[in-house]
Amino acid sequence: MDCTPARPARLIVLLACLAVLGAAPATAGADVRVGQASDPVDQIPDVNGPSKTPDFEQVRVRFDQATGAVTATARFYQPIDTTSPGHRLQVGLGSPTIGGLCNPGDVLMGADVAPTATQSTFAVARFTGSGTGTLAISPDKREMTLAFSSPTLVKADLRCFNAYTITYDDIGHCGNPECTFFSHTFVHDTVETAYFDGYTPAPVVLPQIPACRDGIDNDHDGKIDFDQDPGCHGDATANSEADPAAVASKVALSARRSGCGIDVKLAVQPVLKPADLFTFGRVAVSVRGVSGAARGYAKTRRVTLGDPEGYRFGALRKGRYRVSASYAGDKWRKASAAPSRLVTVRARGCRG
Ligand SMILES: [Ca+2]
Ligand SMILES: [Ca+2]
Ligand SMILES: [Ca+2]
Repeated sequence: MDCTPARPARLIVLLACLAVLGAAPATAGADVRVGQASDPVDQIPDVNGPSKTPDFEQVRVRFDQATGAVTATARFYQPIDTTSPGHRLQVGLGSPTIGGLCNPGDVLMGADVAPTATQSTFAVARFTGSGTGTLAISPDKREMTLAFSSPTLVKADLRCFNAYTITYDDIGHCGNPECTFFSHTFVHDTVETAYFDGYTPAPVVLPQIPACRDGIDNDHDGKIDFDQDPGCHGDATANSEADPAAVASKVALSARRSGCGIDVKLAVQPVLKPADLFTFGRVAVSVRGVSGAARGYAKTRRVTLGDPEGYRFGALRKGRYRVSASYAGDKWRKASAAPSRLVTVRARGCRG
């Protein structure tokens, strides 16, 4: 369109030109994604002398979703040896729609770098098609830029990229010990996967497994998880196996005469749960004669809680007895005080 104002319809032509200039560009609404990645200096062993492998320093990629154009610039630590054939630079581009995020080679564009080439054939793997792109090498020979566009890349949801270069020596070496054939020695350098700006996936947060359900002896006491370690208090969702400090204990004691004997009932508090992990030790129960024919009688038993045997002191003589009980404590409970009860045995038939 000729936008030079023409006399007859100057205003209309001018408006038309403004309309063209103001029209939405082809890229409206589409992404231009950029990203870059750095790569450290490599120490590449080369048994055949100084390596001629281009060593990546940086890769910068720009992807225009609207046009399907990719421009990738690789910068190397050393000038690219363009006198040696066999360099090949490839840039992988990744899309989550074609099998995982940024699998190397999801979309691959690459170029064989011939010494004098300014153009090269680009292959776009997995996407249909190939075409001609451009290859440019910077004046200092440390940067190589590949540019390529394809209709198949239009609107592709590319999110990441990586790069590798392959080179091989131009002499070739014996391919087997007998040297019946020659082969080239391939060496390469890679740049790890990097994401376009704004497309870095959220870090994967692994679900936290509570310490009391993780199968690990977290506090190194030989007991594992909620059903073994008292520190869990029987709670599989608890996050610590640390054992609790010992708490105060208390003995509840009752003693009453029964015939010529004394029946003792006792309990120790607290009961901690789960009870099978916070077990009790034994309780010392003492019966001592304090008056009458009971004098001189003294007996102490260490009884297990809940054991009905051992709670009856029988065949006692007539007299007064002091019954006391104390708990010596355990790993979970401190020692108790020793409450006592006085009981008189005077039933007919009991020995005097
Ligand atoms: Ca554990
Ligand atoms: Ca433990
Ligand atoms: Ca523990």
